[in-house]
Amino acid sequence: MAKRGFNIDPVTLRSMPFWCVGNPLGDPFGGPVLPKIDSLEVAELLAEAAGEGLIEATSFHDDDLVPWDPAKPEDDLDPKSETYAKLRAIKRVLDKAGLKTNVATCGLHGDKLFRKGGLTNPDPKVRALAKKKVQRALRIGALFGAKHFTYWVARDGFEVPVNVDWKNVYKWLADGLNGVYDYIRKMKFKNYIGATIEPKPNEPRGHMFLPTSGHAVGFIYGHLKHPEFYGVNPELLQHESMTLLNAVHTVGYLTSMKKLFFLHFGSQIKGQFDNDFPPLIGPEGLKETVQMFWALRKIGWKGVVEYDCHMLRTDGDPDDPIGCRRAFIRDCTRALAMALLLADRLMDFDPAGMRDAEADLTATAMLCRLDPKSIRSWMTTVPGL
Ligand code: XLS
Ligand code: MG
Repeated sequence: MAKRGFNIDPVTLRSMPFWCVGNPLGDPFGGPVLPKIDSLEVAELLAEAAGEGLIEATSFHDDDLVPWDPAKPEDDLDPKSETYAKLRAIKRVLDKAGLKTNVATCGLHGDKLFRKGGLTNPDPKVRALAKKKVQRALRIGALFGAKHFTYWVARDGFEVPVNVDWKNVYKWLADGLNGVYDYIRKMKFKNYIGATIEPKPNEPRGHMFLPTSGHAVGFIYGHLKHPEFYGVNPELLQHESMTLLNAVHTVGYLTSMKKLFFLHFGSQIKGQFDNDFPPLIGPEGLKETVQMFWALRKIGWKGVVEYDCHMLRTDGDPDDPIGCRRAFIRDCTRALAMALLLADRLMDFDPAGMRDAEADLTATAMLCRLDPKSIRSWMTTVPGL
């Protein structure tokens, strides 16, 4: 039973979402590598990981748990519906394992109805449908005791700027997100401690309406009626690295604004499409990841780290779709442990009086546990210099 928090600074809980474990590993050039598995099977895998002390929490989109039928927007409330029974079956598995729910989010990207956007869709009927779907996701989140509701920009974006109603588009978005707050209050849901915006620069749209954490914070203060309720969950390294931003900078800024509600965590090659590599996997980002945790500890931030990634397509094993998913969960938790241990090596680092290059090399030597004597002996051919 995963009863205790993780509590290794700065991480209070580790969350592994349904969509990461369930991901069948399709990409634009090839179909899924893994067979789809049922949400109850994903719940079982998560419960097993909790039993092994690897995770303490999970998260989901409404669609990760139960299918959505636009003709039945309130099926979750009907005790005779399959949705009602399935949600409760999943909840029993999570509860038994002691797994908490960090995020409930609404899938506004999968269904072709939302191909031109969800909350910012130019068609008022589709916007209304998106709001109904968000309300259903909020009710499902309440059933699971979710701590946050997350809005990630999904298909709210554009390819053709001259075909966007710029006068209204951010008003529609504000209307949708103010609606989240109002619905939580109206329904008297007590589980939500806040809601978050998850920015992303592009993908699936050419440009998204809230591309970076800076845009998200500005939007919260400029447009939302209850800015105190809203924060940001940046996805680091992925989303901000896609536009060549730096994770240490992002957490420094968001904590200074008191808007870092939790982290989405994985790895990324800078400037590329959303790689969603598991943490520390891939050719770059080790220093940035470690320095991000170092900065969070220096700042004194504590909170949830939620993996948001999927196993490498090359690691998907169609003959062992459960086994490779187990390995993926272990890889993520191993990488986080490694990143935290490496950040710990930097905690006594004091750059006072150092030049920039000197500070960076000294920190890197500490990170790699290279002792100054060995470095010197391989540096110069003149002994004792
Ligand atoms: C996609 C996002 C998405 C959100 C949850 O790039 O990371 O997975 O985190 O909807
Ligand atoms: Mg994410």
